[in-house]
Amino acid sequence: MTTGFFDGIDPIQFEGENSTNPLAYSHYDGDALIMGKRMKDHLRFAVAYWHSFAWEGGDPFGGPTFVRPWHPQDDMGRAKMKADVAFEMFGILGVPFFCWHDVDIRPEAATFAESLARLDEITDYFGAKMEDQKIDCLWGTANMFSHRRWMAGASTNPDPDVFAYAAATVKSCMDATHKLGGQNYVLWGGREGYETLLNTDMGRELDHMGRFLSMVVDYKHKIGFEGTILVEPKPQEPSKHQYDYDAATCIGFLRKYGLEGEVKLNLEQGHAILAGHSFEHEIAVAASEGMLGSIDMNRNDYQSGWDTDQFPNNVPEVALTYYHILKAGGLGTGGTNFDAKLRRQSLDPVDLVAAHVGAMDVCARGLNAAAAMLEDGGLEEALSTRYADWDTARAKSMLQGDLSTIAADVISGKIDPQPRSGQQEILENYVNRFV
Ligand code: XUL
Ligand code: CO
Repeated sequence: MTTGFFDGIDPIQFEGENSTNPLAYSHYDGDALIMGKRMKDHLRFAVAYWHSFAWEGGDPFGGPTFVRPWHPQDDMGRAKMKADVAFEMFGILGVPFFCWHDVDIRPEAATFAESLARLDEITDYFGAKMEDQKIDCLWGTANMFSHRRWMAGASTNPDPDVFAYAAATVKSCMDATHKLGGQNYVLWGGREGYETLLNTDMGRELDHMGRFLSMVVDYKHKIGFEGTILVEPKPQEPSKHQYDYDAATCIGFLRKYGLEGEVKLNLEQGHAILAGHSFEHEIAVAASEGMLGSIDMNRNDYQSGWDTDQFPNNVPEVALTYYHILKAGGLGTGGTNFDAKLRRQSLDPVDLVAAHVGAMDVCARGLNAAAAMLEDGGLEEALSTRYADWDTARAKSMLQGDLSTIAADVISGKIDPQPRSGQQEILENYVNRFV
């Protein structure tokens, strides 16, 4: 028996490039082999429960625009109805994963203990559906940014009681993720930062955040959770400044607190843009340190300057994203989560399905282009040619030398560098052949 919410929408099929059916995949063919691996195993798509089923269409200037049968979201019966609809959509799309926050899946109760019991009840309900439909949890996380108790931070709160509440909250969400067989656990610190330095002891807050993350890692080992712990960088929004600013900042933080071997990064395209980076920059930074974990594949609007969380629709950008992911050896336990919301005028159930279909197709096109580029090898060849002189014995010995011996060779005239073209336009034209 179905909920009827998606009446008239059949499971989405792959119909190939010439299909004009808006509810078919033209490029996403999960079983197609790409570089020896199935497309679905490269991409590992996940639906974000919060934007697709919990967000009601509000923005900073206006309230809800969506009217759903599971509203208002303050009742466990309706939370289960929401789950029924969500799992129906996972089935329609044929996605292997979903991601969630505690507040998306169960309404908060009057006490922590009661909220915990609700989390247990709803995850039992999810567990049965997951088993039945063969759907897995890519990651779970705690929402420690919406409720007013978090307004001055979670682990970085000046009030130790809030730190304690954060510890209990994360513990409960890690337990729930473990119970659902989740493959990762994410921490995004939307309020772990500050509004003004006038009231903020930044050094102390960073130490508390480092200690908190160490406790998370210890707890992971204690319960035998085999997934990956991920932190998600974002420079600002909702805080004026967030401590997990970007990939490089997070890596420095993890090294400072000795967590670099334990924690990886969940990178989001829109957050990269807010930090003034391209998405491939963030992926390349994480990959170069072996810390690429997972991705949130949602873009921002380049004109509006804030985190608009839109479904991806730019093939060249997505192609470069997967190019760097493939070069790094893939996503491991991570995946491609659509942390994306509909526009608030997109009211119909079919809008929600079509948004995911389009996004999955764009990612598939990007992945195909990335694999074709790698298989052709043009960029790798250009790269090895550009750095070839570093393979010579003379260059290698220079790295073992010191400034005065190197300087002597320059002063004697033995070394006289000749500038060479970086060939940027040629390389850009090369990429355009594939996208
Ligand atoms: C917010 C954001 C979050 C995290 C999970 O910008 O990206 O949805 O992905 O808390
Ligand atoms: Co995100």
